[in-house]
Formats: sequence, structure tokens, C-alpha cells
Amino acid sequence: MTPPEGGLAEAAPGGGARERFRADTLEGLGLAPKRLAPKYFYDRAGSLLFDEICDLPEYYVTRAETSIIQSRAQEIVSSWGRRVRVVEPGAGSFTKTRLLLEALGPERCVEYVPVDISSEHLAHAASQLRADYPWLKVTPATADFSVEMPIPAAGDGVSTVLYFPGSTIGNFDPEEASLLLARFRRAAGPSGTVVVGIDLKKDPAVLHAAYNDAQGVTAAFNRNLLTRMNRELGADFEVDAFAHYAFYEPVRGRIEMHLVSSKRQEVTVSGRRFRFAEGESIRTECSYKYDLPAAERLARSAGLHLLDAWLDEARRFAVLELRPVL
Ligand code: AVJ
Repeated sequence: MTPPEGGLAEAAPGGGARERFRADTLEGLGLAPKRLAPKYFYDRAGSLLFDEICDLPEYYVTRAETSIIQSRAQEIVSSWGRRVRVVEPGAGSFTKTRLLLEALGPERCVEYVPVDISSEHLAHAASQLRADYPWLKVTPATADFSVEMPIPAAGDGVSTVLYFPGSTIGNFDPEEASLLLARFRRAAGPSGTVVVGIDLKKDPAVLHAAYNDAQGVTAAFNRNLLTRMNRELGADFEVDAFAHYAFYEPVRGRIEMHLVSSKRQEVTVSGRRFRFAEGESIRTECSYKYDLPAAERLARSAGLHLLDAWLDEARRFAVLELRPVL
């Protein structure tokens, strides 16, 4: 673990993480058009806002996925093997994970490995899980899974299940998503399974509403990235001078989220100045939606084949079980 840079450990990520945030931000703001990586939404405030998003009436995503896991957990884990290690990149709130760990039970589940960029978030999550499941061996790993998956091979007779819920895969462009799935395939090993949640294509009005909620929580989540840059990178964004703008683009099949400058302005980030024209945007997130054939093609491109797919009743979301093509 990297020691915090000073002051409040809870507000300060490790020095390495901070410098990556700085480098990525300076690079992204230097591009035309400007963009930032959605993984940086999730500081403490951002994670809390995301939890609020998951409870919004318009944001069906989490409820749809949870309903699938709730009703099909036994079926989903049935093919995972006799002794299982569950690896989860991007430790979230664990609601779905808990259902799966419980379905596996102490007999079959030998280890749980949450992987996250934030070691504090991980430590907190791990201690909660250990308290609730005393039988569970929890081995957190600090890593940016979009860059590397430094997971040791499983022991003899143990199969690895790489669990990637939440349609986080949607944040990656198709080429990146393919590389990511291939990285997951390697981490799971030849006898492993990759289980991934994907948001499905649907009525654009439904998609639009999910990212433009009436209470403005998604807008606050988007703008929080500006607040985070102000605090952690010594930036001077005027948060109210950027509008939340999100829309569904049906050709690429993706939601795009932007922060649009409401005026001509200059902003300093880490001592570097960036100019914004009136109406200029920073793209902060893409969220790709798939149909099953496209998801299957994506899996194939990563050396995986589709073993099974579970959908919620309204066919809004799919949980895919993937195996290496041998
Ligand atoms: C966590 C990436 C699945 O794309 O729906 C929610 C993030 N952004 N509202 C998504 C998000 C705006 C979310 N993922």
C-alpha cells in the first residue's frame, strides 16, 4: 500500500493513484475534443452519488441485474466447479456478489479476491465481507484492472470465476472491451469462467431517462469530477459553469456523457491552463449497450464463447457466462 500524501487518509488516494489521475487528466484535457476517463468518477463523494443513482426510479440497470442474480443465483453458480475462487475487478457495493457467494456457500467458495484501484475502498469492503462471512478467505488486490490483472494462478483443483458485473464493460470502447475480456480470460485460466453483466439495447427514451434523472443525481455525479479535480489536482473549475449533457447515440449504441462549458473560460489544472469556448464539451463517459449477438461477437474476439445468458423479465440486462475457446 502507498502511504497517503498527507492529511486526511480518507480524502487522499495513494500517491501513485494521484499521479495517474493527474497525468490522465492533463492528457485528456489536452486532446481535441477534451475527454476524461469515467473510472475517476468514483472518489468517496462519487461512489455515494453512484449508490444514489442505483436507487433512482429511472436507473433500471442495477435493479435489473440484481433481479437476475436474485432469482437465478443457484443456476448461475452451478457450472462454476467444485472449488471456486471468485475474482471481482472493481469492488462495488457487493450486493450481487454476496448473493453469489451465498449461493456457492462455504463448501465450494475457497477465496474471494476483490480488485480495485483504491486500497482504502478495498480494505473497508474486505473487512465488511469478513465480518459477515467468517468462513470466507478475502484477499484484496490493489490494481487498475483496465491496465493489468496481477492475479496469481489458482491452486490445484480450484477454478477461477472472473465476475465483472454492473455493465462496467460498457465503459470501454469495443476494442478496449475485447482486450479487457481477453485479460480476464487469462486471469481466469483455461478452466475458468468469465461472468459479465451487460446492459442491453432498448428504447432510446428509456436509456435517455436513465442518464437524465429528474432529481439531477446523475448531473451531480458528472459534475463531481470537476470538484474532485479542484480538490486533488489543485484545479479551479467553476462547477456551475458546466452543464451535464447525456444522450443515446444509436449508431454506436452508446450513451455519451459530457460536461459542457456554459461560457468562454480558462481553467487551471495542476498549473496548466486550458481554454474552453462557449459550448465546448469534456466527454466524461461512454456507456455501450449491446444486443446478444454483438455481445457474443465481442466475447469471441477475446477468445471466449458464450456458455449461457440470463436476462431479466423485461430483457433490459443480461448476465453472460463465458468460457475460454480451447
Ligand atoms: C457503472 C458504468 C455501469 O454506465 O450506467 C451511471 C455509470 N454513469 N450513470 C453506467 C453511470 C451515469 C454506469 N456504470
